[in-house]
Amino acid sequence: TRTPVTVTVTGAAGQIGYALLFRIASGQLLGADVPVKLRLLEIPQGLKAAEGTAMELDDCAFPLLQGIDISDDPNVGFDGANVALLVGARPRTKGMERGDLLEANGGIFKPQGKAINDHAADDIKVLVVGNPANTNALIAQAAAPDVPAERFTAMTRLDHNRALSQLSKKTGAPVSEIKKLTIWGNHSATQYPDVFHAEVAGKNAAEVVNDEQWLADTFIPTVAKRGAAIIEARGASSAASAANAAIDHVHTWVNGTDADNWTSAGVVSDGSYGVPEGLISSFPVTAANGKFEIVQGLDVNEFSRTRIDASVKELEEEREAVRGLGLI
Ligand code: NAX
Repeated sequence: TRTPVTVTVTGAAGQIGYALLFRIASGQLLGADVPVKLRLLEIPQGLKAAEGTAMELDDCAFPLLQGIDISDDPNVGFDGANVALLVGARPRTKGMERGDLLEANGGIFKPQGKAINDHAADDIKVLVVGNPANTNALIAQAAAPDVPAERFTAMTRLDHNRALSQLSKKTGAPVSEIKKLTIWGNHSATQYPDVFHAEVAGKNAAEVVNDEQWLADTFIPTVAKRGAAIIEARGASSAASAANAAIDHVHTWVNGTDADNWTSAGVVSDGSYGVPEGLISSFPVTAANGKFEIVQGLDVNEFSRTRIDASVKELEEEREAVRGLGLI
């Protein structure tokens, strides 16, 4: 029998946490033959609700679930963690400036990064979901100097999946026939969903669509503003789709991408495509042997260049801001 994998979920009592934990425990994160131990990290006010969720997890009698620990101490929550899903974050409230938001989240992600550094397993893989995800990941990574930088990633898989779905609707091709889409940059309204290297049933997606105005005026804003549209329709932000994307991200990281495809993830830049080194930016990535690799050598046309640059500029500004606050 395989040794269990320890998965830590922060913000476990929140709405994404609720959509995520049952899927992890059922085997969808790591595989149907991999036992899991869950560690739920919450703030004190969230502990009681996390205990309720743990009771429900017990009541599912998942064969793979080998234990649940709940804590409000990051040093306990990340102890022995092989996978950490950092979901809990400080949301932007009315009147809050971006600097305030970055500072409030620095107060969460810096100590969590330190706790990961000191207590997680050597093979720790971190996915940051809580917003601003890219910069929160950078803060956590900077606080974990003993962990290889590439183990810290930020989630743009939901954006990727949204783009797949929109392109599927437009072209009539099933999502399974759409490959090599890319989300570039920040998980924010400046993100750039790129179809120029994508394929629809084996043909170039931009040629199949053949409508640059639709790309500029409909596709890109629909993907980039989908989060706001969900809030408007549902009265609450994306939860099950966000949890699904987190499952996809980690599953791909661990199990790899297909030979004829790639996906999108916020990973540490090595300077590729003019993205300054060290920024955690979304790129086209493949995965193999438990590692993401940035897809190299793609041509970037003028349409794409301006949009990638704009999103990367925002990431640089966020990095400057958290540097100024002493968070990295
Ligand atoms: P909720 O407000 O429902 O839940 C957040 C939970 O985190 C709460 O239970 C809270 O007590 C807990 N928490 C806060 N600070 C914590 C800390 N220091 N340690 C542990 N737990 C802590 O939010 P939810 O809808 O679950 O969303 C969570 C985060 O995901 C938000 O930051 C949200 O903006 C972000 N999202 C990111 C997405 C992405 O694609 N990267 C998409 C979905 C989502 O909007």
